[in-house]
Amino acid sequence: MSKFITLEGIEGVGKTSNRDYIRDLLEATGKPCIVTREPGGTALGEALRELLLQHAQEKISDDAELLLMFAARAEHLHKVIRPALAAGKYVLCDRFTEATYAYQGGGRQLSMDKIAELEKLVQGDLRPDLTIILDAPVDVGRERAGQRSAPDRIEQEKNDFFERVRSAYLDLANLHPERICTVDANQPLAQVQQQIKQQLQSRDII
Ligand code: T5A
Repeated sequence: MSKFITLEGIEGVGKTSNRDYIRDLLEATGKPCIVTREPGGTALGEALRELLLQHAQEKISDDAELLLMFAARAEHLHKVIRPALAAGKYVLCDRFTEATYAYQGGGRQLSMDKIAELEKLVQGDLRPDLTIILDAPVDVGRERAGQRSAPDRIEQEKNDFFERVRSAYLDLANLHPERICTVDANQPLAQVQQQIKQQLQSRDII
């Protein structure tokens, strides 16, 4: 039986580092799994990702940013996520709509109701079966991300933007505890992975 699992959190909290760990756990328990990401996952989505993350000559308006996230998502759902779920696969996605609530809703302070309307339009009733939010203080995530690469267009935002993003993620976890959990990512990687494993076991995913 297929499951849709997403990984979320502010910059540098370890989504990419933990993605392969989860895939390995799923595959070790006989669950075929595809790994994908947002924005991205299709040719159009990756092109939109580049437009969204590169340093633009001209400021991208907040509404255009929001719509481009959902345009990439519509393509991703149509070409990758829904077909994989229909084929009985596990889909592990690095960021999904909770990122839109956190970054465009929390960070950019766009209306959460407007995001919910777009979510309904693009996804219908489809929601991830489990969303794991890796949570760490903003300075910890930024420090880790900064060691890895130069900041992209969104990463160059100031700390208060990322505080709002983090807080919106925590609100989502409080609002939907049945499908969204948080993991303390301000721990050594092995302990973060132990917490992730416990979440997957307690929800009968592995
Ligand atoms: N976005 C996305 C929106 O605004 N709206 C949306 O709807 C969507 C879908 C995407 C950007 O787009 C925005 C959000 C983002 O700004 P991205 O590449 O997906 O960008 O996201 P990033 O957060 O930029 O990804 P990063 O690769 O920076 O962060 P990760 O994946 O969370 O962190 P990771 O695994 O690369 O780790 C960073 C460093 O920390 C180390 C790792 O080794 C690595 O060096 N590390 C640890 N060190 C110590 N202890 C631990 N526990 C560690 N875990 C990892």
